Amino acid sequence: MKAPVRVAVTGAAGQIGYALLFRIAAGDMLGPDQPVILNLLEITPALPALQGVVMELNDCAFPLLAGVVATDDVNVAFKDVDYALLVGARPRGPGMERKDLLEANGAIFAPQGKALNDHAKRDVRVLVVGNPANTNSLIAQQNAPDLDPKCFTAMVRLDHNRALSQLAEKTGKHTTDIKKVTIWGNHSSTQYPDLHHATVDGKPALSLVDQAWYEKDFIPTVQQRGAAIIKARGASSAASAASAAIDHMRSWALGTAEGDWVSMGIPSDGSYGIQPGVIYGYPVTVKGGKYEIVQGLEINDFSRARMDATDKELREERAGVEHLFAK
Ligand code: NAX
Repeated sequence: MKAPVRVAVTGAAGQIGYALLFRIAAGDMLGPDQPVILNLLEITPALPALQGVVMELNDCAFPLLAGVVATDDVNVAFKDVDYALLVGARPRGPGMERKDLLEANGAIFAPQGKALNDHAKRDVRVLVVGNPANTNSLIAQQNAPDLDPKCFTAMVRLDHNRALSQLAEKTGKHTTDIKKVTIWGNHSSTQYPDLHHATVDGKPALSLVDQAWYEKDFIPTVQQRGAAIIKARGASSAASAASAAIDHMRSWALGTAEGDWVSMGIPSDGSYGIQPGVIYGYPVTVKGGKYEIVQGLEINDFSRARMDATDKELREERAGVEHLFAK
């Protein structure tokens, strides 16, 4: 058995937290031979509820759970962490402008970035789930000058999984028959789910579906799936979001399958004409714990326009939070 690793989860008493913690403790994220210590962060009023979650975690008697820390102090929560899943965020309230939302989240993610900078392991892997995820990740990154910028990522894996599921349903195949789907850009309705390089059972996906379905049905369905879940369930995606967070971290820690890739929101580096400065969804492969952008994909005009539109939105979000960056 390996030595335990420390995994921080913020917003741990929330609905995604409730779907996430038990799967991490069961070994779904880091494997059946990796014990974990959970460092759980909540705001002070949610500590009693968090205590209930801790009681349940203990009552599961998970063989891999080596300890639980529950706190409302960000400096305690991020002490020596190897992984950090930043789930807690400020939701958009009635009448709240985007500017107010970015500001409220800045007040959460700037101090969290600083605390990671000061207390986390130097190779910490950070995944931001709390929305607006890409820009929250950027705020945290820009407040952690001593950490490698590549430690900070954002979740577009739920969108990736939604794309797999839509395409599987349309083609009558299983999601495991599908390879090389990409979510480019922002985890928002401007995201671009790209099937130009995807295959189903080895055949080009776009040879199996018509362009009208791809453009008018598939893309908007994936982009709007979050809203459709809220309408149906009366609450936002939780179990599927938790499952995608597990997938994202597992791919990052344990690697991607040969002949396939996954989508991760990562710091842009100029690849595919997306200039540095934002956290952008890219196709990536992972080996030895390091992710790399898949290079050399052909980008046609259809894709270019959509990739640029979602980039533009991310740069507008960035402009709204730059004053929160550490000098
Ligand atoms: P909940 O409101 O159920 O839970 C959020 C929890 O975070 C609450 O318990 C709250 O007390 C806590 N919290 C708030 N501020 C905090 C802080 N500063 N430190 C620690 N904890 C804090 O929301 P839930 O449904 O769990 O969703 C969490 C976030 O995920 C939301 O921002 C949501 O928009 C986002 N999502 C992101 C997705 C993605 O694909 N990137 C998809 C699902 C989800 O909508």
